[in-house]
Amino acid sequence: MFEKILIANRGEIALRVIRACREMGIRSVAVHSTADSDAMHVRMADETVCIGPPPGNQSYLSIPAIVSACEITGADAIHPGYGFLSENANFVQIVEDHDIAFIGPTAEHIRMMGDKITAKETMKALGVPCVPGSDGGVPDLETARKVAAEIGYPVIIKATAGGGGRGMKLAKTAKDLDTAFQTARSEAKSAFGNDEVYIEKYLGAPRHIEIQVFGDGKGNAVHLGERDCSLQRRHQKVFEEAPGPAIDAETRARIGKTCADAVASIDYIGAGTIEFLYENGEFYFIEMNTRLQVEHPVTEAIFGVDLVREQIRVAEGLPLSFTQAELALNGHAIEVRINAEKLPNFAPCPGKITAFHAPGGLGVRMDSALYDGYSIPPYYDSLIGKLIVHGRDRQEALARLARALGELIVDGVDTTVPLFHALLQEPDIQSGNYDIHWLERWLESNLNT
Ligand code: MV4
Repeated sequence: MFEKILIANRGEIALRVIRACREMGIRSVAVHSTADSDAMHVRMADETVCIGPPPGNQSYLSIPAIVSACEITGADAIHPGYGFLSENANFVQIVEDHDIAFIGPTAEHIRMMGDKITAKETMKALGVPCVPGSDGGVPDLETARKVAAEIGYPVIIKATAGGGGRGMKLAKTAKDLDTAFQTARSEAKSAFGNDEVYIEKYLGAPRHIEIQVFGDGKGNAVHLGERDCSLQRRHQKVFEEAPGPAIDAETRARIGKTCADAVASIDYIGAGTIEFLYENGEFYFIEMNTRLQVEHPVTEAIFGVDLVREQIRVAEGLPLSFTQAELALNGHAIEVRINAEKLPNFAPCPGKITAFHAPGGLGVRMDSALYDGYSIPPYYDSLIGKLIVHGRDRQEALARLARALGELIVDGVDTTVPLFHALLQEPDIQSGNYDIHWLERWLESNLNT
């Protein structure tokens, strides 16, 4: 069993992991940059190590600094949170070479899913439905033209080393293909040092539906339903909910089992998210994320489980603390991401918090590392809190969200809170009728960005 876990992260997710450790009787080590000496995760951890200056590559992304902090404090394991080193296969390899446990999947699984062509081939072979497209990489323009003509326009060209919206080019018709293909390749080369690309049929108005899976590394896996994360701006999620308004119990059970079986058969360990586009009642696999996600609390709310605790358990070699049959979906949960950003342009807005009050009451969870008098440093992402509400049904969750947003006080910086007050007035949000383009369209006509 682990006695001490080092958290290679900051902000609300570092707190989230420290909380799970404390409930399990495990000591926690916070690492921090010099810009984060006064951060909440540093105050809340049992031990702390300063690992370098503010830029990511000199602290939270520095493998030698983090491994050294582990050796100095005698931590048995590292929890990477999300972002930073959480999906860096090389980091996982080095951690394991130092006899430190990595709380997450193996380097091999991270590498497999990090290469989007390999991920898709693997999923396809395991019976997961994929977007129609090229069989693997497309080496030249001639092949690209042939593949695109076969699947039919519009098509999208994606970098195998991309993901999360980076390195994609749309070709609406055959006229656009040559430029789209060449640009995709050269941008992939300079962004990732890898110019391999693949082609897919472009889906016009899908939802983004992701399935939460969990494996024990010994051939057992479960699913915890889906999250609808369609409301995004520039590939940043803004509002997430579970269950998905468009998904019924039978559909959930079917795609969930397909996903759980797929990850079980590769002996996947830990938390994973299988991302789909969902259009006209069909699922199309796009990517798999091999980490705990920002929006995991909506899944925790409706299933009543602690996903970080389960991550730690399976990393210790223990079984999951529940079976598929024991997982019962209860009610509806919504998360909104509160960013220190100034509307209408979402410009980052770091600065001193002059007043902070988190909402409370039944069905309300606020994950935030803010406190009164804290100064948000300018070096990191602008997420300053996640407000998660849970109700018996979607209606109740929406009403609770409006109520909780009304209680929240964040003074001193601009935040995205006004956006959520406005969104809650929209009939499409009230009815759950939205796709991946809804928010950008709405912002264009309502906030003149
Ligand atoms: C697509 C697509 C349409 N058709 N693939 C963007 C992020 C990356 N994970 C995949 N993305 C997309 N892939 C095909 N074949 C549209 C998107 C997309 C998108 C997906 C999910 C959520 C928001 C999005 C916004 C724009 C484009």
